[in-house]
Amino acid sequence: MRTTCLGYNFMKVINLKPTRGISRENFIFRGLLEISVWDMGGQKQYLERYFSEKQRPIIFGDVDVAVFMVDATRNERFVRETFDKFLEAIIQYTPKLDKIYVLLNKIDLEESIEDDIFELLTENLDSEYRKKCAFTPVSVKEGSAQHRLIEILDFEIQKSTISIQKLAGIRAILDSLKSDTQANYLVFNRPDGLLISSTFGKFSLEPLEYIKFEIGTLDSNLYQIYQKIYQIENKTSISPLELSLIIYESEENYVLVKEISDKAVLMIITNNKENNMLNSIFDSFKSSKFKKLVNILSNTST
Ligand SMILES: Nc1nc2c(ncn2[C@@H]2O[C@H](COP(=O)(O)OP(=O)(O)OP(=O)(O)O)[C@@H](O)[C@H]2O)c(=O)[nH]1
Ligand SMILES: [Mg+2]
Repeated sequence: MRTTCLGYNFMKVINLKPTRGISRENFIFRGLLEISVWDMGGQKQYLERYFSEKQRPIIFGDVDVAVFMVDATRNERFVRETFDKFLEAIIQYTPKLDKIYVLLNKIDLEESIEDDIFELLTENLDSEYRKKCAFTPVSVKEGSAQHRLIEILDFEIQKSTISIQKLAGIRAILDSLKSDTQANYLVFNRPDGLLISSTFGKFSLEPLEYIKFEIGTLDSNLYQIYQKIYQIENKTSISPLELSLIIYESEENYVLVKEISDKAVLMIITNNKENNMLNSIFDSFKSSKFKKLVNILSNTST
């Protein structure tokens, strides 16, 4: 989840300690979908508790997305027993779920036996249960696990009225900014680096994933120079430099990257380099619709 929703790379999560019991963490996926993850540690000593009379209804009730993630290198009876208990509990307490996602992880490893694990999990499985399960071989290391999770969560976005409304609001403002300035707009969610919306047609999932926006590497050097210049001019109070806008230039156009909140980054691509092009964009930053955009993108609680 951290690699999917916070854009962490595999190296950053490689040394995660085994999850002790249930760990809860909230994320905002694609800037649109608030998710509360209950990550249940898979070590034997915790499993008993999850399926106990007392905890079952709390853990398995009212679930929106269920993912069973299994190590595809370990063919053990115990895994199947756990899977059976998991299915039984989740279907009992959240019967509305259409799909239960099963990820067979670590297929990057030589010793991965995902076909055997698939056999292990599906052999003599109740046909009603089988129909509900969607099995996917994945690797967190290679990124396919993240892509699968993105697919699953995008499907949830489409079911979420709040997300769809928010998306429609953002899209309408971007289109309106486009007609004011003759430039194209893309908004990215900072934590996961995923596209939220753009003026390039449909909410696209594929090509623009995992863009890291870390404006600010030049920041401290520039600030020192800026500070010195101000001292020379005898100005006493200097506000901190906000490196929140970068302008790139090509032969035909400008590309502007602007941080619009701690959660979102806007990318603007102009169609040409006519004289008033940048001015009209700078003016638009002061407009009420731009403020509305910033507001929608900053305000995550609904
Ligand atoms: N090669 C490889 N190793 C992986 C992959 N995903 C996870 N690992 C490694 O597997 C080990 C266990 O990963 P965790 O994410 O802690 O597994 P977990 O299922 O959360 O374990 P519990 O918290 O005990 O339930 C770690 O050392 C990871 O680095 C993968 O796709 N490929
Ligand atoms: Mg864990």
